[in-house]
Amino acid sequence: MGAITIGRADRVKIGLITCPTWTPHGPALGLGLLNGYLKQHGHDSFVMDLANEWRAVARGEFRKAMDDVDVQRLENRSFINRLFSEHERFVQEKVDRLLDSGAKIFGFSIYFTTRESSLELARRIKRRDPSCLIVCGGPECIRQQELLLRIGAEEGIIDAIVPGLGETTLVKLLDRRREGRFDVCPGAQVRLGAKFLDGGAAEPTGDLDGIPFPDFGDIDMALYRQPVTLPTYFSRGCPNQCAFCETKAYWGNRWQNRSGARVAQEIEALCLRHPGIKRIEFCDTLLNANIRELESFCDRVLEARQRSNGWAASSSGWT
Ligand code: B12
Ligand code: SF4
Repeated sequence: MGAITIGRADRVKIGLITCPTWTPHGPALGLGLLNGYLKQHGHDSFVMDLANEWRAVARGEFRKAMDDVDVQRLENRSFINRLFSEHERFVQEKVDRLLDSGAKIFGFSIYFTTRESSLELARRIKRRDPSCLIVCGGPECIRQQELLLRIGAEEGIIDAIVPGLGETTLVKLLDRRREGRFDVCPGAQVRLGAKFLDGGAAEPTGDLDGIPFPDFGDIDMALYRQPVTLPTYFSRGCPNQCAFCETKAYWGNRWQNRSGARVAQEIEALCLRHPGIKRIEFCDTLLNANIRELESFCDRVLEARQRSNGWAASSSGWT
């Protein structure tokens, strides 16, 4: 099967969107990392935390579901349909803003709390401009891959699914789009007509210390609930193989760790860029798998006298 030819473009712009809902305390790490990585690779991108912009205007049961990250309600399609129909004007304005941004590709981060709202927003975008491409990534693209492939094919509202790490795959998809094609790509399932083509394994991301710091763009931090929390991370995956754990499904058997020095530099940069924020959350599956680097990080924090109102991280007794 041949590639879709859609015309060359000098620049390709992508909007990376978090739909309702994510934690009300701060932006999602995944999209911040992708935004920084895409810019490093010469692409135009921006992030939009629609989950939090929406939370700021939602009232009653809708606000409560977002404040509580009520998984049952947010996963329920009829609840999401009501959320959209009760906020038609707001949705219209956001779709206008996205289309007016000049982006022709929209990337959705799909977790099970954002799946139904992302699909509905994708429908709205496609209805307004069918030439826009929709790319879905995030953990739900692994857990619910069959469902997303089916909806994508039947409704034509998803153009690519990225089940796994997003950095190298998204750059490749955008490179292809710039060349005027959108076809089989390592790390992605790309739709051609009613069929998705599997591009096989993603190219590795490489040394994590070489990845740019997350870039949360112009997200309005004042909209978040106190204490506003910025996410960072030490590692990806986990070196352990506990039989009951889902980690392998998301991160494979690969475990990658960052150096304490790099993490400390990142936190310093985040605090400078977003003054007033004093709470950092580690988004690791297992924070303390490399005690040596963790200690080196702690030493640097003490040296720099970095102040923080609190720390949050996932860890275990394993050392
Ligand atoms: C930290 C964390 C949290 C923090 C979030 C803090 C924050 N500010 O971000 C808190 C504590 C709030 C949290 C809460 C919950 N979490 Co949580 N959480 C995690 C954890 C440990 C890390 C997430 C993370 O940032 N990872 C690091 C980033 C870099 O990875 P990533 O987000 O997956 O992004 C990469 C790829 O997925 C991909 N990608 C992501 N988006 C996109 C978009 C596009 C377009 C593309 C191409 C690629 C792409 O590229 C990224 C970079 O490579 C993960 C497990 C894990 N280790 O990943 C669970 C996880 C994401 N959480 C999970 C769950 C279930 C929850 C809860 C619903 C739990 C509950 N019952 O309350 C709640 C609610 C979630 C919410 N919406 O708020 C599940 C999600 C399952 C699913 N299928 O969606 C996970 C996978 C854990 C698990 N194994 O069950 N969580
Ligand atoms: S140590 Fe924790 S994160 Fe790692 S495999 Fe075991 S349960 Fe999963």
